[in-house]
This record gives sequence, C-alpha cells and structure tokens, in this order.
Amino acid sequence: MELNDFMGSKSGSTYDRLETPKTRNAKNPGGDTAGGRCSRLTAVCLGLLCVLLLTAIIVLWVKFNHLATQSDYLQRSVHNLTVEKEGLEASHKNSVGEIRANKNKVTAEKDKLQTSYNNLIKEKDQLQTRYNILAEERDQLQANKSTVTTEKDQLQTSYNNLIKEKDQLQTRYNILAEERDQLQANMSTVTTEKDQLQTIYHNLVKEKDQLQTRYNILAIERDQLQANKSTVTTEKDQLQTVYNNLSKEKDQLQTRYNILAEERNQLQTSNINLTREVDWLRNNNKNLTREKDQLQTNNNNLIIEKEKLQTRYNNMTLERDTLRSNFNNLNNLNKQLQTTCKSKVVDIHVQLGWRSFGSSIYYLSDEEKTWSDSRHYCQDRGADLIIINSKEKQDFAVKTVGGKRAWIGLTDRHTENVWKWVDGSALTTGYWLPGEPNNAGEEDCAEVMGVVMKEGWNDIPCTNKNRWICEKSITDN
Ligand code: MAN
Ligand code: CA
Repeated sequence: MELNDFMGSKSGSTYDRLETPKTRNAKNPGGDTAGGRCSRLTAVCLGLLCVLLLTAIIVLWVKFNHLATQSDYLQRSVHNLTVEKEGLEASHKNSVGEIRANKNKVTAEKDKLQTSYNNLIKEKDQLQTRYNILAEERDQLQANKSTVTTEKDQLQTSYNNLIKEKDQLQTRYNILAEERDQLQANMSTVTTEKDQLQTIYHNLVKEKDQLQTRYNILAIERDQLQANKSTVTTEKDQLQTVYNNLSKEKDQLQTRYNILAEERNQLQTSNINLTREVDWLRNNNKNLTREKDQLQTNNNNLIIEKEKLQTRYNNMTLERDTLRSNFNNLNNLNKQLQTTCKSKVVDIHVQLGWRSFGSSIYYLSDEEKTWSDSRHYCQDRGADLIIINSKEKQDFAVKTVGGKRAWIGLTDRHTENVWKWVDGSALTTGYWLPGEPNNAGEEDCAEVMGVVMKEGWNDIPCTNKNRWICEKSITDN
C-alpha cells in the first residue's frame, strides 16, 4: 500500500510538491539547459530504478506471503499428524497392554484347566481301576454263589432221596410188623390147635424160627436202617446247619452285592458326569485356544500397523524437519529482504526530502494546508501527522520545524480539552507553550513552534492553513 502510494507520488503533481528545496534551488529559470536535461534524466533514471525496485519488492513480497501461507499450512498439518500419531500411539499402547493382560489371564486359566483336567484324568483312571476290581470281585462272588447253589441243590436232592428211602423202609417195616401181628394172632389160634396141629406146630415152629431168623435179619436191617436214619438225620441236621449258614452267607453276599451294585451305579453316574465335564472342559479349552489365536492375530496386526505408523511418522518427521529448515531459510531471507527493503525505502525517502530519526522517517512540508488536509496528505503516503511522545521527539520536531510552525497529530476536536493523538492514544506528557492550550476562539488542533523562546505547542483553529510534519514508521510491516 505504502509503496503504491509512494509510486503515485512520483508521476503526479504531488511528486513535484515532494521535491526537496535543494532540488528546487537547482532549477534554472531559463529552462532547457544542459544542467536541466541532466537533472530530468537523473530523475527519470531514478524513477525507473524505483519502479524496478518496487516490482522486485512486490514479487518477493507476494512470494514470501505464499511461502509463509504454505509453511503455516504445512506446520498445521504436521501438528495435526503429530496429535493423531500420539493418539494412535496411546491407543496402541493401551491395546497392547490389554492384550498382554488378557493373554496372561487366558494362559493362567488354561494352565489351571490343564491341571484340573490332568487331575480328573488321574481320578478317572483310579475310579476305573477300582471299578474293574469291584467287577472282578462281583464276578467271583457270582461264581461262588452259583457253586453254592449247585451244591445246595445236590444236597437237597440227596436229602429228598434219603427221605424217600426212609419212607420205603418204614412202609416195609410196617408191613412186616403187621405180618408179625397176624402171625402172633395166628399163633394163638395155632396154640389152641397146637395139639391138633403139633406137626403143623413144628412146621410152624420151623417157620417161626425161619421167620424169627428173617425177623432178626429184618430187625438187624431195621437197626441198621435206624442207625442209618440217625446218621442221615445227623447228616441232614449238619447239612441243614450248613445250608442255613450258606443261606446266611448268601444273604450277606446278596446284601454286599446290592451295595456293590449301588456303588457301581453311583460310580457309573459319576463316570458319566466326569466324562461330560471332561468334554465340556475340552470344548472350553478349544474355545480358549481359538480366542487366544484370535488375540495373537490381532496383536500381530496391531504390531504391523504400529510399524507402518512408525514409518509414516519417521517420514513425516523428516518432511517436517526439511520444511522447518526451508521455513527458517525463507524466514532469514525474508528478514534480510525486509532489512534491505526498509533501508532502500529510507534511502529513497531521504532522497525525496524525508528525514530519518529513530525508527521512523519524517517529512516537513513547504506547503500549507488545514489540519485535516495535512493529515490526508500524510495518510495518502502511508504516514500520519507526527506523534510527539518523548522529549527526544519534541527536540527533533522543534529542530525540524526550524523557526517556523507546523501541524502535529494532536486534537481535541471530538471532546473539548480531551487531547488525543491521531493513533487514538491519550496525551500523557505535553510540551505546551506557557498558557497553552487556551482554546482562544475554538482552537482544537495542535501545532509545534520552533521559534526562539517560543519552542513548544500551541492550539489553533483546525481550519487554519499551516505547514505539517508527516511521520512514517519503518518498522511496520
Ligand atoms: C496568540 C495567542 C495564542 C493564539 C494565537 C491565535 O498567539 O493568544 O494562544 O492561539 O494568538 O492566533
Ligand atoms: Ca492557543
């Protein structure tokens, strides 16, 4: 803006007004002499040089702005990517921590299950062994029971046979006894008829002897049978005792067998439950193994993603470092250019009659204008009326105005007796002449006077025409 303004001042009537007194004194009123032409040529060359310089400055300025925008954008991108990367790294760390914790838990649970599974297998084997022993014992008892039952049946058969034989002997004995009784009865009859039948008697005696012999034989046989019967009875009693004992033992065995059968059933039930539990544990183990494999896969994927992100991060760090280096180089270049540019601007302004003081340049007009017109003149050149806020500046202003007077950028036109500088700041230290400001007839604008014994400020009407002092900062961008 200021540069364009400056360029504008070159070709118009304003430029003529900017000519230094020195230049103006050099003019020949006669006009077209060799000295005059030389001066014009110099002015034209200077103008061209200014145009070239300003063009270069504009191009560099535009380029610098473009590079600065790019640099900002890249810096923002780097920052966003760094934040994203940190977020991803944090979430990755959390995920890895969780996976490790889960993996340790799963491994511990798996070990526990394996241990309990091994214990169950051992218990199952022990139960199987005990079951086999019980089954063998049961089979032996079954065999013993069959043997005892067979023996008992044989003994029962023998006993029944002996009873039958005994009954037959009894029947025969009864028949013999009956026959004996008949013979006895016949013998009485025969005794009566004994005499008559002496012969018969002898025969009968013989027969009786024979019968006696037979009877004796039968008696012996009976005694033998009786003895046999006693023996058989004893044996029967013994057998009965044995049978009773066997029955008792059988009952006891039956009871033990029932208990064993119940125990066997319980063991079978336990075995089925254990088998089910083992199957369930096996399934669980399979599921846990599957989950573990999935977690392992997830972990591997995360590690791959992390490595990719790390690579991207490293590449971006390199890019960022390169960009930073470029930015620093550009910044340095920009600073150098700014310094050079400012120095050139000051040089050009000085050549056009501006004076350098501190970090600003100042222009004292030869013309006279109202306070507002004077201010517009300065503003049109990227400057404003001078602000005097230090003793050094006051001394510089007095020296510049040199025995004359000029507008300064101070007014109370908005609120009477409230003096403000043109940049809106309030007046803190004033270098007023004694008795001023006195507002003698609506005096709202300030001037500086460099008249001997009258070096200071005075208020006068803003519509008065006066010289002025412009101030232009060379530190502003
Ligand atoms: C005298 C003084 C000033 C006043 C001017 C106006 O110099 O009264 O205060 O501003 O006249 O011309
Ligand atoms: Ca006054």
